[in-house]
This record gives sequence, structure tokens and C-alpha cells, in this order.
Amino acid sequence: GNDVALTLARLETVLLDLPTIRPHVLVMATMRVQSIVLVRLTSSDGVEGIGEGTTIGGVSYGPESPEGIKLVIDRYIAPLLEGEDLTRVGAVMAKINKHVAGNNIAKCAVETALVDAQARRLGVAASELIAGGRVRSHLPVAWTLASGETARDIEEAEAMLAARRHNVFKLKIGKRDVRADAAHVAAIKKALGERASVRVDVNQGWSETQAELGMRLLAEAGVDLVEQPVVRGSGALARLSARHDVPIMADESLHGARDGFAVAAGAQAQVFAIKIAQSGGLFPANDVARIGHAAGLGLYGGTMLEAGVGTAASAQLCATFPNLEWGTELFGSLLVQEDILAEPLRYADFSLQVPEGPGLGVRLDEAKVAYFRRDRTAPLLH
Ligand code: MUC
Ligand code: MG
Repeated sequence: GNDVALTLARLETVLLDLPTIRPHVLVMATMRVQSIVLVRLTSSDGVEGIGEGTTIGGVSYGPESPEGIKLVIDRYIAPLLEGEDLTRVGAVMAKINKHVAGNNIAKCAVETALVDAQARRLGVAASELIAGGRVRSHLPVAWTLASGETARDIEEAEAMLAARRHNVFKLKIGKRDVRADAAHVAAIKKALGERASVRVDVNQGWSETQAELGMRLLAEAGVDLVEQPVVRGSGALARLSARHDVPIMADESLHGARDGFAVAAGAQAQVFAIKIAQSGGLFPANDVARIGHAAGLGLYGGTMLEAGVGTAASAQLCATFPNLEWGTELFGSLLVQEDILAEPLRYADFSLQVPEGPGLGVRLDEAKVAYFRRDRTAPLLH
């Protein structure tokens, strides 16, 4: 064999179930556990890269499930890596994209591991492999209030403000009728006043008619941003954007650059939620961001509620955006009772510190990985 090219020595995918700190109530699912797929990719030089593939609520958010993500990587993506030079991340991903349709979350997990390994080899942070490198060291971070109870949400928000951890709150709505949801949002905004920015995410839960009423009531309540009120791919988003003053953020509408172009060209939204998982990796997510930026839209660093590895990867990308007008919601690591990182991500002063050090800038806690893996046969003593 060739002793210069760095090829695949080992690829492992691990399903982990991480309990959440409280039930997280969304229109399509209530999460009590976050299931993630951890990718560990070792090259012939011994360098390991890690990546995470995570979705929300089984198959309720999108068509990829945690189990499916693992299967697609093991059965269809891993063989494509055989014999490839893993230092050529762009070339390897081009090959994968040629032979694997869709499955953006699986692709993101693998691309993240390749990027982590290559950046480690070069001795730089992953952000330095994207565009011109990082332009910021801290990212503003929103928190999602989704306990399902108004009083508990207000209490949670007050605690976050007092701790100076978050002063931007996203409320998950769309489950109750529009007026009840709007009253819930209005009560929270009234309690927090100018001390916080309040935004909502409907996760496509409304019809256009419901959204008409909802947007009006939310504007009266003082909401700053409405995320994905209606289903992706219809004309409704553009009509709502034209008719209402509160800006609309596209989330589920954006699965990569082609969607980004269509949403921008169709004036469907004023803000793009940039998600590495939904886009198919850091590089495709960067393409979406640059299209949004070129179209004069605002950017926001979105999350699939990834744990520490995926959150660090998202942070590496968001750190390269010259304009991050709406901040981020990279709090997934804080929604799980225990993350799998050796050193926790640092949250302070309403921001996440972008990890420094090579690659993603994070390391695994092997005991936690062993403890939370789904295929653990015998219960550990604790
Ligand atoms: C989404 O749809 O944006 C992000 C924060 C949160 O609580 O859920 C997500 C998913
Ligand atoms: Mg969303």
C-alpha cells in the first residue's frame, strides 16, 4: 500500500440516549431523552475525528431517525470511505454526495468527524478551515422555554436572566389553539418585558389561516421573531412575510444551498436558521449562510438540540459568520442532564465561548460514552 495517503483505519458509530433536564415539549414530540449518533473515525495516522448526528423526537421532526442515521453511515457511507485520502475532506464529501441521496444528518456527522481530524492534523481549530476563519470568539445563545407550562417557563427564564446565562428566549408553540398559544407567549413577554427578547418557533404547526391570526397576536404581544410558522415548500411563507411586520425565520425550509437560494429568491423569510445537520454538514451549512447573507437576510445559528460534539461543530461554523444578527441557540449541551464531553462547553454572560484548541476543540469523556450507549449490555454500578 501507499504509506503517504491517510486512509480509514476504523469507523465506529454509537447510539447514545441522554436524558434531558426536563420534558421538552414541541408541537410534534415531547422529548425526555435526546438520542444522538456519535461518529468516531480513526485514520491510518492514528488521528481520531469525532462527529455527531442528531435529530429531534425520533422521526417526528424529519425523515431521518437516530437508528436510521447509524444504519446509513455503517451500511452505505463507511464503504465509500475505504481507501480514500481522508485529508481531502471536500473530495470525500463529494464522493459521498454522489452516491448517497438526502440523509443530511448522517452526512453531517461524517463530515464533522473528517473536519475534526483534519483540523487536528493541521493544529488549527475547525473554524480555520471555513471561509476566512473565525471572526468572533463568543456567540450569543438563546434558551428554549418548552416546559409546557407558562408559570414554569417564566420561572425558568427568570433564573436564566439572574444567572446571566440567557436573555433571549424561544418559545415552542403550535400545539394548543392559536389564541391559547398567543396568550401563553404574551404572559411570558409581559413578565420579562424589555429585559429579554422573546421569539417563537411553530415548527410548521399552523395552516396559513392560523398563521394569519397567530402573527397578528404575536406582534401585539411584542414577539421579535417567528420561526417556521407554516409547512415548508408552499407559497404561504412568502405571503405571510409580505403581510406581516414581525420577521419570519426559515428553519425546516432550509435543507442545503438549493433551498437557501429558493427561500431567498422567493422572499419567503427575513432570517435564515443555519443548521449543520439539516444542511448536510458544516460546509453546506456555510453555503446556506452565505446565500442568506448575500441576499441581505439576517443569520441565526440553529440547533437540532445536539449534545456537546454537534454543538461545538455548529459553534465552529457560526464563529466564521461576519454578521450573526440574531445570535444562536447552541444550548443543546445544557438540555441534557449530562453531556459526554471531558470538559464542558463554557456558557457565560449570555454567550457560548467558541471552543479553542485543535479541531472541534472538544474531547470525549469515555466513561460517559460507555455509560450512555444504548447497546450497553450490563448496567454499570453507580
Ligand atoms: C428547531 O426546530 O429549531 C431548536 C431549539 C429547540 O428547542 O428545538 C429546536 C429545533
Ligand atoms: Mg426551528
